[in-house]
Amino acid sequence: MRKLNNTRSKSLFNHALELMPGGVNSPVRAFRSVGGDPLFIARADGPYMYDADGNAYIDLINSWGPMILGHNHPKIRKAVIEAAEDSLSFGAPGEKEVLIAEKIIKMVPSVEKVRMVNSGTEATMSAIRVARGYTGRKKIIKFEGCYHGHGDSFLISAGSGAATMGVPDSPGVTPGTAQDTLNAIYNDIDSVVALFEANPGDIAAVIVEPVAGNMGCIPPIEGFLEGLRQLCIDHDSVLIFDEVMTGFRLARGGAQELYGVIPDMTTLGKIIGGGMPVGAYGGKKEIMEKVAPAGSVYQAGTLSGNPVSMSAGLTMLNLLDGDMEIYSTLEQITNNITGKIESEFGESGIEFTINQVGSMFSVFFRKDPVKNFADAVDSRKELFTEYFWTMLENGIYLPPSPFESAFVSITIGDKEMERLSTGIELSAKALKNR
Ligand code: KE4
Repeated sequence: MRKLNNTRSKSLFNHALELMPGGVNSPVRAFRSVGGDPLFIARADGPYMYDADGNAYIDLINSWGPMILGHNHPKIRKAVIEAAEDSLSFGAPGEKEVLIAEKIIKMVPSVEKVRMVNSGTEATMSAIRVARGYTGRKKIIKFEGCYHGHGDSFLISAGSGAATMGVPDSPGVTPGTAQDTLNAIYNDIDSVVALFEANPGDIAAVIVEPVAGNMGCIPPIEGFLEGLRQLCIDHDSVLIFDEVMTGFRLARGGAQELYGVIPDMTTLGKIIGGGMPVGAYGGKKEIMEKVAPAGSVYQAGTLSGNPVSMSAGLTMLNLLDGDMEIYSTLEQITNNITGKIESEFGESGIEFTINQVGSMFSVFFRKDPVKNFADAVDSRKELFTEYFWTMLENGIYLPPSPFESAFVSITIGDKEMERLSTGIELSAKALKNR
């Protein structure tokens, strides 16, 4: 039996189950992959989240990425409160949308023009529609295990919550839609070449997580991104980097800056909103000019560019753009965490492998390297569950699925590292006894 003081969370969950499908508003929160009931969170501050029973947890999910500067950042909170003083939504253009667009174009190499939306899903759905409108072609190539939000075109061999729930191909997605989505194998450029050769002149776009985070963290192997870049040039297809997770996380300019491969379009979310619901898509001027009302590819949104969300996002981006040390500091903190896991799990004889890029990491319970979705699926889930719960019992909140990445915030300090070290040591002991 797990030792958690979670009475209030349990009663909230039982009530939530009567009101919402699975008692949650997003499936991966339901702990289905690791068993047990989810914790209900009451508040968060810096590196900590506090559940409904008052227990404190060091947060290694950070709202699935956005809280890179820690929770309740004073400058972001202040920006939201001040913006709210001027009311919450105008449904008309405002100065803050101009300012954040300018900031995104400055920070993200591929973005010459940008459209703000309200989620990563909206960003990716819109980006492939624009790519299809721009090229006049129907098919897209994605990768098994990559997740690009819950748009119909993406729920074919999808990662993240879809893989966690065992529904990588969701009911409700019609064959008509599914037939235009082709799946290649991540890190296998030959599987992409084969799809281009089998569908000559019909591939509108290739969409890829430049560092995969939705089958656990899986970095691109040498030459993979460059290969995709060249293939899209050769076949006049649009290369879309889905940087909803990696954007502003791995570098100011995201994975495209880190790896030096510039796509034609980029989708963004998470960090861009500073914790508020914001997404964006952008890219080359000639492509973005296709978007209504400039062009004829329709996309719209009542709350797109919402002034309160823009204030939070703009403050976040200004903080990240202004701090020359932040990404090296984030990487150092994460190295300390993964270095401790490496030594403790290594000494205990457990078969595991760690994938890390900057402040994203995943532990897979598998001896051999994890380079694609099949490798990730081949890991021992029961050991992941043991690791998850032992860490949670010791006040460390990891993503409740082996098909997710952990996200580190800059607010993890020495005190948190001590607690993390204890949790890792106890996890190594628990895993050794399995
Ligand atoms: P949202 O619609 O959830 O804002 O973004 C969809 C999305 C698009 N692209 C990538 C690369 C993503 O990682 C996501 C969303 N990520 C998941 C976590 N793996 C969100 C968490 C959830 O579904 O609750």
